[in-house]
Amino acid sequence: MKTIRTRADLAVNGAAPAFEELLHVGRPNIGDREAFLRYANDIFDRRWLSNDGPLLQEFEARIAAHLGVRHCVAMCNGTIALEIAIRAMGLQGEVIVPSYTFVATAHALQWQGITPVFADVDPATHNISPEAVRRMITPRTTGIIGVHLWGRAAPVEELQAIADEHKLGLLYDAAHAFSCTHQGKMIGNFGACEVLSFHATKFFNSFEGGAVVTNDDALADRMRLMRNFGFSGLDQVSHPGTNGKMIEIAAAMGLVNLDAIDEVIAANRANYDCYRAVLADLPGVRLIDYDAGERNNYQYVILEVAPDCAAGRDEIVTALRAENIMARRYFWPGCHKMEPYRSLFPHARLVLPDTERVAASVIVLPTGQTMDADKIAVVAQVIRTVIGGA
Ligand code: T4K
Repeated sequence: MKTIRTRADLAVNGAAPAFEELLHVGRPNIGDREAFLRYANDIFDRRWLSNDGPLLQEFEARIAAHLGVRHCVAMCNGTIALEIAIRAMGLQGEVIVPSYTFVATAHALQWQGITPVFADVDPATHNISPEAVRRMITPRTTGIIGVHLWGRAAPVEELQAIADEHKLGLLYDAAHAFSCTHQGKMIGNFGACEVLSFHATKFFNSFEGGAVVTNDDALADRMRLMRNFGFSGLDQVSHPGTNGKMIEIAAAMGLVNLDAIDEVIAANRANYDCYRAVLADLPGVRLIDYDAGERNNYQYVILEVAPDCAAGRDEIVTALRAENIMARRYFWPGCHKMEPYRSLFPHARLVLPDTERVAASVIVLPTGQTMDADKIAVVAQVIRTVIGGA
């Protein structure tokens, strides 16, 4: 790890990179390895690898207890969980979603012949704007998917009021928001159901995995059928379905990582506080805030680059990447600029000005168990040097 003091020290100018290893956004957090290996041995001894195994059942019970929800239906990943939730709720026609999200939110609709209709975001929170949602409602609208971006709750009260008024289904993509609260209540308890992702890059992972959590008994029953081809008993299929099952080894990883989540959140929190301290006086950039009164997983260290910053967002990202700091531009350029949506809705940008502004201003910085104060100091020094604040 070298020190960067002047522009000449930057790797974009031909100097050696600050880090030999790549510092990734989304480097997986891994709990107690010995405990995981014990689970793996038990799985082999039992020869029960998938389909409602004992570890899956334990994992679901622990997630439900952690969130205070009646049901957790675990799945092979968050995208299939979204697809199953959307289908189990009977959504069709058009569903309103933010464009400023990971593309899976939109794809989960498009994949099953439902049109994602993109609503603009609130530039202050990066979450979907209730006013924008109201503007996008048509006679074909059947639902709304809110996304709790960066683990900060979407405007759940306003969205529920719109859904009730127009008789629309409401669910949440809570892929970023596991173990986060809104007004002290765990996310997982809002809308008809909420969808979690346990992908490797999330602060809590089961290698790959996801879940739908809900307090609706009938919806949970339907989703359990749907994730296992509709089987309701031996040789008995009572519903259309697919294969969305979480395997035992994924549940084992989930159980081990559940035991470590307080540790991981503490590491993320320390990293976030450290970034805040070292970036505080830099003109033209600011870290997004987390409400101190809410629980958050602090997985997303989001730097916003103002239009009047001395360096552009992409210039900063290029400089960081040259130093092997693999900063990301989530969720650039917005779903509406990705296929098939760009071709289907060539004029969508006209109603998404804040989405475009936010998507052009954000940099995601690495955090998690593999980061520490020394590495963060170097990341900050690179940014400081690029924008000329040194
Ligand atoms: N909704 C939202 C709002 C989401 O953010 C996501 C997923 C979903 C829905 C869908 O949930 P899942 O179906 O994924 O459960 C990723 C992830 O694939 C995706 O899970 C995630 N959001 C999204 C934000 O990011 P990439 O293309 O950036 O991921 P990938 O695999 O290239 O990993 C990013 C970096 O992390 C790598 O360059 C290196 C590092 N990495 C990654 C993996 C997988 C590691 O160091 N080790 C690893 O094992 O999309």
